[in-house]
Amino acid sequence: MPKAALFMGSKSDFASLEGCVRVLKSFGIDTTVRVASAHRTPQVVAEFAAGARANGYEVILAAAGKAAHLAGVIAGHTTLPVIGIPVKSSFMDGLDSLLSTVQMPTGIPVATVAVGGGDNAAYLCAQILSIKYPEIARKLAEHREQMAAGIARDDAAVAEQARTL
Ligand code: RP5
Repeated sequence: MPKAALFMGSKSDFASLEGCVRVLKSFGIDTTVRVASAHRTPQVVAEFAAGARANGYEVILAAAGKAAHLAGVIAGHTTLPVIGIPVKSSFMDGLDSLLSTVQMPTGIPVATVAVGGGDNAAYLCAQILSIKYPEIARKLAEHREQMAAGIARDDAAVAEQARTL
């Protein structure tokens, strides 16, 4: 079974990550969800990340706000792919979180999604795992077809709405 971990820096981040958890579940990805902080509980983060590959994890997602070093610290302790999710913070609308997550030194990348982009982090996780798991590849293709069908419906509906104005 595909195995991932989703870390968040604070319980206050969880509300913005429910969609992420739902998408991961929809692809059958067994996800360990943890609250741990690069600053408040650095040893917990370091120990998990250092042992993640040996413990069967394949991708790690990490969400944090403000001085959002969580994904970067995890990436420094593992060679697994790390997906960073900048959480929208109260003072700079998440620009602080985005820059803290994405501006990594050469050699230690964090694949960073948009501010509040938890759902896309889960889709990216599924895409990475699809290399190994054909069932995830199948579900991704199905999801793309469903999205295209939705857009085709919207296309027709908006054209009709415009015609009647
Ligand atoms: C970050 O600080 C967390 O990821 C959170 O987004 C932010 C604020 O945390 P709390 O003060 O709400 O616990 O480390």
